[in-house]
Amino acid sequence: MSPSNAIVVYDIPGNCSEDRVWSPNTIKIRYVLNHKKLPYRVEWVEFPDFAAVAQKLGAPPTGRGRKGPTFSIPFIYDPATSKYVSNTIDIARYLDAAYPNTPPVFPAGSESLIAAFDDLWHEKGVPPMFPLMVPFVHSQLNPASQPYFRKTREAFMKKPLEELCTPDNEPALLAAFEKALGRFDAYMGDHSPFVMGKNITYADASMAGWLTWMKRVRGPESRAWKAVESWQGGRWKRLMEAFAALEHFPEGGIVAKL
Ligand SMILES: N[C@@H](CCC(=O)N[C@@H](CS)C(=O)NCC(=O)O)C(=O)O
Repeated sequence: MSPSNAIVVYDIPGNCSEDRVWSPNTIKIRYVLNHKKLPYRVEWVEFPDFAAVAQKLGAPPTGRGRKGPTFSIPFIYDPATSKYVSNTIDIARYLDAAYPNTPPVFPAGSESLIAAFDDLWHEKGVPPMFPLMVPFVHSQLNPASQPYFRKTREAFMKKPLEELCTPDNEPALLAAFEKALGRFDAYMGDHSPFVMGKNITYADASMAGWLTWMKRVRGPESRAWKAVESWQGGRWKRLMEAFAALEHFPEGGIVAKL
């Protein structure tokens, strides 16, 4: 595939790292693309513009709200098939199907088990991260995204951002996250560094995407991230080390046109 035929990834810019990458769901897709060695380029979209950009381009909605269909990032465009694909797990499934000569992230027969694992991860592993993360995500967004993010996340969390993670409650929030990760450590048992042992699957890209979110937004040297690295015998540190070679994201990117 020539670079002019590269897949386009629609992502949200941030300022916590030089490459501007911070968004957990998009990081999963970047990991999958890098694992498959599929070239891609990036178009940046600010939070308030998601729906207009997705609708204008024809990217499928990922939900339905009171006012009609809702849209989310990431979505991709593949010039090779002229297809827009939304919803992270569906994008990964699409890439496996469209590029059968690349390493699959859903090895044959594993699709339903990986989807179930990923659901459980989103139900039990991800929510304890929200109070630890949301205020810090807000601080590193561009001003164009901050008011939208504050309004929607304060409505979701039912608290002002400033009250979510304080020096007083952070230890308890971290303890709750450690307990949640313990469940996944137990599921993985002797399998290391990945859920299925030595080969990366979508389940690993999904967990690593969320953990990379924390590492980048809180900072690799932060107390919070250092704590995660120390939990469950270093399980998550090893998982992230196994993803380090894939954590190279294309520089630059253009702003998607409204
Ligand atoms: N089910 C979607 C969820 C993705 C998602 O929630 N992305 C966030 C950004 S990280 C988003 O687009 N939120 C919509 C909004 O805040 O309006 C997926 O897995 O791709």
